[in-house]
Amino acid sequence: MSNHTIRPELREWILATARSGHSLHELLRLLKDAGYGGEQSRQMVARVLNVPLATVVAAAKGAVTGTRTRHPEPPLQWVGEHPVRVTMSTDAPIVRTLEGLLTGEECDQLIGEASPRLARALTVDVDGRHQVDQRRTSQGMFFRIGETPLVERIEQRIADLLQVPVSHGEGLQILHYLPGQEYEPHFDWFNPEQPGFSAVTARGGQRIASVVMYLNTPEEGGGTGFPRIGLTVTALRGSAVYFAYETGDDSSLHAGLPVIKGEKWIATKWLRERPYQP
Ligand SMILES: O=C(O)CCC(=O)C(=O)O
Repeated sequence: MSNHTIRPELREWILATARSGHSLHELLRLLKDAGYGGEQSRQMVARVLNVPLATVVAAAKGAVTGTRTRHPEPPLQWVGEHPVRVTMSTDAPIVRTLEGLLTGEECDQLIGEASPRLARALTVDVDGRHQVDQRRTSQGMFFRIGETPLVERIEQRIADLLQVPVSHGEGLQILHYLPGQEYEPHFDWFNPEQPGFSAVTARGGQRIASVVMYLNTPEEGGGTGFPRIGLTVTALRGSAVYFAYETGDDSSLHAGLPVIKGEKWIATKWLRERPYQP
């Protein structure tokens, strides 16, 4: 199918529907309801959204759909007694900045609990194995789910805020960056075209959202960049950036920008579409 066969109105509609947060699966269902054939719809969606056809095929089978997170809405969300301000929102990709997700004391305590256990942070290679990677030069560690009362409290807060069970979360990861250290642009979703895809998604399915919590305020640099939309989120102690994505969502490309002065501590929670067993 060539570009010429997609009417401009239909093209606009596909783009607008995807931008408004509908999953690929929902988009395909809407096209089916409107009378388009399955193969034709998959081809059109892949072409218009510029995502690999394999991803769209997987979405059509429901392989990348499951639990979705609820995106926090501005201006304020109460999580029990805990107020969280939503200070910035974008729709494509879905990003929210969250002020006051953690208290200053919680930040300090997390740093204290993590510090003795830091080691060179790893990435997941194409076969699903952990590897040392020049693109990620920070030090880090993982807590087990509910490992300490503090970790348990934070995990429950995130679960309540995003309306996704605690069991869908990977263990909280703490990262520590020094000047010059960074995490180069990457996606948090696992690529179905990589050989390790089935291994990394076997226990818990695909990742659906990330919450990066800032445990301190670096003196200079160290924000989280979303280069496809020209957005830099400032790292501010106690605040967080939440972003949600579909498999193949190119717009969710992001990076831990280099720390220029001072240091940077973050805690990251990745959420899966199903309960995750480490
Ligand atoms: O350091 C950051 O700001 C982003 C971290 C990140 O992208 C990740 O851990 O996946």
